[in-house]
Amino acid sequence: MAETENKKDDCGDTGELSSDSPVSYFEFTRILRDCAREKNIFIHGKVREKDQDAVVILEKTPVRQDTLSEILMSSQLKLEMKNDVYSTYQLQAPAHLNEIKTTVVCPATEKHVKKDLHQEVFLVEESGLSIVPVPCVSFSYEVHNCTAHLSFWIQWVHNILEKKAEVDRIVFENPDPDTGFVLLPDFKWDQKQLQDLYLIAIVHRRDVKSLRDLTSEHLPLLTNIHSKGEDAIQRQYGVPPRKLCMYLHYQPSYYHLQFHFTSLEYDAPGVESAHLLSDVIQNLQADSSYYHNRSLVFPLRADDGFQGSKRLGNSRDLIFGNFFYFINVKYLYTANQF
Ligand code: M7G
Repeated sequence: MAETENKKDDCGDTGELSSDSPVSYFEFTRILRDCAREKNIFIHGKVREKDQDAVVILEKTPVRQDTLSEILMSSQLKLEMKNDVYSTYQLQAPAHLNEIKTTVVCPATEKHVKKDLHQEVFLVEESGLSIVPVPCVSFSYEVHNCTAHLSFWIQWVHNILEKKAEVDRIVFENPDPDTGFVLLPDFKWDQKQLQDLYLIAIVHRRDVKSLRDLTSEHLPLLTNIHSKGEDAIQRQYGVPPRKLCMYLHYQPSYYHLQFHFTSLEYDAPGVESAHLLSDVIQNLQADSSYYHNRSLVFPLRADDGFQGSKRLGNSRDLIFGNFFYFINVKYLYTANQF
């Protein structure tokens, strides 16, 4: 099967007005999280008509260079203060230049709500899988990963691979069942400007869940994603490889192997879980079992299994839900100890 590429004239999609607006029937319950720096807010509520839980994410997007002259010429300015050479204003831009990116998850399960809820974060060092398991559970176990690879949670991934959703957003596809992948914009990116460019490459293989599964057997897959992914982004958006970050998360939210392609200029969330694709390739070239054997540090949210304790000490053995194996968690620190 041949590779496919969706050519677009620019990086923007023209959106149609949505006739079905879940937010107009949205009953506010609580704020899950908000961040002044990222200019977003995560809200939990109910869609009244359907009596379903929903999460709505509102986010102010960056100011686009191509709209600057229109903003400056056709907006109204309200003076706030003036002092010497300094003055601040409230600029009231025309409505079409003042959009708020809105993501709706509906119906939202408890797991969706928890994913977006602000929680205390712990850094966990997970030892390699070669350590012989000791069956012992010494404290509350409720790890999100038990369900992280179940089909309802990654249905959206299967929809993309099976062309049931986001078909017109696919930027590039290599259909090879072993080394192929689908490249498309991450739903965090509104595609209006390149400063926050964010795409994901989802592999066709369904047997590789995360970084932990990778061995040298997967090198052709990884090198294919590396070279074809960066080529496609250069062709489509004109962003050269030296301006791109390519990485995967460990642990990921969704246990189906996927890679993140972000603009180097973008302060993408999740850096503390990121493993650069080029490092992963080199590590596997040097040692096929690298990611089976080595310890991996990642942030874990309090609700994902470690409620309560601030520091749990050394060498606890846990059942960890990733693939229902035992692992040895060596150290736990609260994030603010660093
Ligand atoms: P991850 O490393 O599994 O999780 O990456 P995390 O980054 O959320 O911790 C999954 C990526 O897929 C994230 O960057 C999400 O923003 C993105 N994503 C999630 N969903 C549900 C969708 C979707 O429906 N469509 C697209 N295009 N991207 C999604």
